[in-house]
Amino acid sequence: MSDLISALEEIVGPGQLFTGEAIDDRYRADIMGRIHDRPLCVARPRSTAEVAALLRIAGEHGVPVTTQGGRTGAVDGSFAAEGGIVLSLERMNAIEEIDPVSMTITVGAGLPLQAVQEAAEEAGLFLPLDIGARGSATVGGVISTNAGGLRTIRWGLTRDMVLGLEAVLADAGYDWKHLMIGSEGTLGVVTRATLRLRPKPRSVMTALIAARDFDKVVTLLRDFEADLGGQLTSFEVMWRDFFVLVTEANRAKRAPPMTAEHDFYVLVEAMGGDAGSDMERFEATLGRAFDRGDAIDAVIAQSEQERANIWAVREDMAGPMMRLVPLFAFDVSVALRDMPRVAEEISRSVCDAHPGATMLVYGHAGDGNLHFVIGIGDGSREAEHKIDLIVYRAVERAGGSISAEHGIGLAKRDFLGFTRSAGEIALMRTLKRALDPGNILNPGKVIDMAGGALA
Ligand code: LAC
Ligand code: ZN
Repeated sequence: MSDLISALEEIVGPGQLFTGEAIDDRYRADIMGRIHDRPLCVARPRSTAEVAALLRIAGEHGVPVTTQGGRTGAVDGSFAAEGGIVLSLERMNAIEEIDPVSMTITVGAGLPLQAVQEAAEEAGLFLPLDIGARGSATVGGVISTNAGGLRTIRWGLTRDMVLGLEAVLADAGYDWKHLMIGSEGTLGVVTRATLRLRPKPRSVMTALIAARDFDKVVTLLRDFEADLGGQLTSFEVMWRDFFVLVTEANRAKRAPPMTAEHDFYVLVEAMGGDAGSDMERFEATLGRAFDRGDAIDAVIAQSEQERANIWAVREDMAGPMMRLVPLFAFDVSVALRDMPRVAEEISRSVCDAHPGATMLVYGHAGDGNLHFVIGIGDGSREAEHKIDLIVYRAVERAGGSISAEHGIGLAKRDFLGFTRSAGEIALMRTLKRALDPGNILNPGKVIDMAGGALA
């Protein structure tokens, strides 16, 4: 046992491992004031690497590990049995990054919820998650319980706010639902689903707005989100070439709702509960955008027909796209702030290699999701592979993802390594083997179980 203790102490360093009487009562006290068993030791790691090392040693000795955040849980989840190790994450409490453009915050799991709320507020942003124990409950704790809290009716559970996680695993997790979601039939067959529904909106406001540059697009997004108080339902951005292609090709069918001279077009739609006041608010938001110069042209749909015409600019694209065939289509995600740069970079590389190439850019910018349509007049596999490499390398450099909403399937499988680490891919294979040992579920998709070379 002393072997184990000294090995653990070596990992966390002097003064960060406690045994016996030296264990402070707080590591055993729950919100009801009960004092739980005295664990073998309390270790206070400072980094993910230390946590990984601790878990490895614990695994070798077969000793259980219980992770502790703020110990404000209500079901005794954070206390170790006698002989177990308590892993307190209280030192892993850094605010690592706030990205005000993409509106994300990256923090250590040991940071109390309230500290996140305050950091967000200081940046002019808002973390909707709120619970009574905000002052002590940690980010790791609310994630581990998927805490709901005081504003769940509007913004959902913790799960709805977690964009990414770093985790150290001793074994696979238990949340099979979320393992199944997004696994493209490779881990199981979904035969029934219960989906969350919302009340039907009573109002719809739709506008097409032109902006001078992408910074204005970002400003429009943030203003509509904030001013409309959550009523914003669509924010579809179209780069000029996309707008020109679709509106010109469809001109015989319908007149374009706006001239094609602008660099960016945004389709904004909001839904609310009261047609009169919602439209007033929507128009006021747009009016202010004009006053500030964020919007330089706009039309608001005054009828269902006008609404359909506006949506047609974004959606009636199958026919126009036929003019570009052969074409290659992409679905990637990159941070909002990186979108114009990444699109420009890809366009330049494509056009350098293939003068006269066409590239259209559009997508769900508010979700960090862009689509590229690229035509170089050559639809061969070799040509496709070259364009794939240009796009995915740019996405990789930007720290994005090769897939946003369309999945991986077979087409992107061999590019997975561009935006997933070797460790992540190995974990996918492990999970796959555990859940589908015979490799009978949609084999060959998403991940190559034979471990073939990455492109
Ligand atoms: C779209 C599809 C391609 O957004 O995802 O148009
Ligand atoms: Zn899409």
